[in-house]
Amino acid sequence: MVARLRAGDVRALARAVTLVENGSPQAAELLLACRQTGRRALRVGVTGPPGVGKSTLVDQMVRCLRGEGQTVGVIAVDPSSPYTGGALLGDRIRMQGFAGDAGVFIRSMASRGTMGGLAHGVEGACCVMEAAGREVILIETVGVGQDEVDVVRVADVTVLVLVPGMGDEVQSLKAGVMEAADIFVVNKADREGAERLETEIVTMQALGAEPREWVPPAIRTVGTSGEGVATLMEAVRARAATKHGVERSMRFQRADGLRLDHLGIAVRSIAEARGFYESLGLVVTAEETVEPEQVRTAMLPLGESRIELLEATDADSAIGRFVSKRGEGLHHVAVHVDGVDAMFARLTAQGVRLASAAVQVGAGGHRYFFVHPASTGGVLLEIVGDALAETKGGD
Ligand SMILES: Nc1nc2c(ncn2[C@@H]2O[C@H](COP(=O)(O)OP(=O)(O)O)[C@@H](O)[C@H]2O)c(=O)[nH]1
Ligand SMILES: [Mg+2]
Repeated sequence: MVARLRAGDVRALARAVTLVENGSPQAAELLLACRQTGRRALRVGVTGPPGVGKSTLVDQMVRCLRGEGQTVGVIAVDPSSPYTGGALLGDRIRMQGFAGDAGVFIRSMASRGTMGGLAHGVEGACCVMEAAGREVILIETVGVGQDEVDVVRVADVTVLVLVPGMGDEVQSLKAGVMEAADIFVVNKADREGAERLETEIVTMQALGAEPREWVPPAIRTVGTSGEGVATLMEAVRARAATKHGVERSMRFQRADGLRLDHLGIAVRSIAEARGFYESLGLVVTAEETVEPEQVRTAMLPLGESRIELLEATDADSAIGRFVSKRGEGLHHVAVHVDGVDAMFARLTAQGVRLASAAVQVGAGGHRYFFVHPASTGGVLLEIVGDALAETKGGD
């Protein structure tokens, strides 16, 4: 399923989100595998009392993002919506503007009935959408209950939507929501009192004496026309940059799909060695002989990665020589990356000592190269990508 998600299969995405939302037994495994893709979206929470125009704004934000070519996931949380039904008719009608656009994936989620709590379900859905390559995830939630405050923590940036003349309704918001707001939106700015509300917010922010790295701005928008939405998106990006600083930028710079692919263990005899791993509960799913390498391999999946037992078919092969010189043992560690060629170029440019002259094509069309132990702390490191056919199906 993760392979299908990675390839951008929308039906797999819908199924995966449902699995996670229902907290099915496979959900934990699926989530782990999704996290291991290393893919991460910009998660934006849009919260505020009912009727302020959150859905209208989310719709405009989607429009804005699609205009920039970004892929989007939307999670709409409605506390009044029953688990299976969904009282989000208004949202549905509006979002129908995106029907047929595979770049927009919309899911509504009820606040009651989700396994492990609402925030847990939303976080899971985010992970799945991220594995599917969604670049921005918009989470609409009503900022009134504790459940909803928890959802806010799932987001990287939280936008609190208010409208002129709300008065008491602001008081009804959970204190946590006000504090978590990174950006205040004064929506329905076409109505009287928008300027006053903006001033109130700015004044309120100025009262928080100590200097802060980010003072939440107030941005005026008109959801129905889209006015101010581009400015809002700019503020969201600016906040994401400050909030996560180094960690965030590293995440984005991190090569896509980086994860442990397998551990290659050189053994004298697969037939003799496999018994121990099978007694751990691992299962040999594939055995094959790779002629050019003069090696026989047995794969034992372990989480998202696997153990690969290697047995020489010729004493003079790399594995044969390794075993006769050093005995059985860990031969190499393999790290998966989406862009093998880019990684090869990057490491070469950095002066890393490679043990392959070029990217090789191995069994099953998988592309790989080796990094010399001199550069890795003493372990032969294999960098492996997807098979050619697989990478073509991607986004
Ligand atoms: N006048 C005006 N109406 C708006 C604006 N934004 C949204 N609305 C209307 O407000 C109502 C509630 O909007 P909706 O997006 O469903 O609010 P939500 O409950 O916060 O998601 C709808 O009738 C919208 O058309 C705006 O900027 N100005
Ligand atoms: Mg709504």
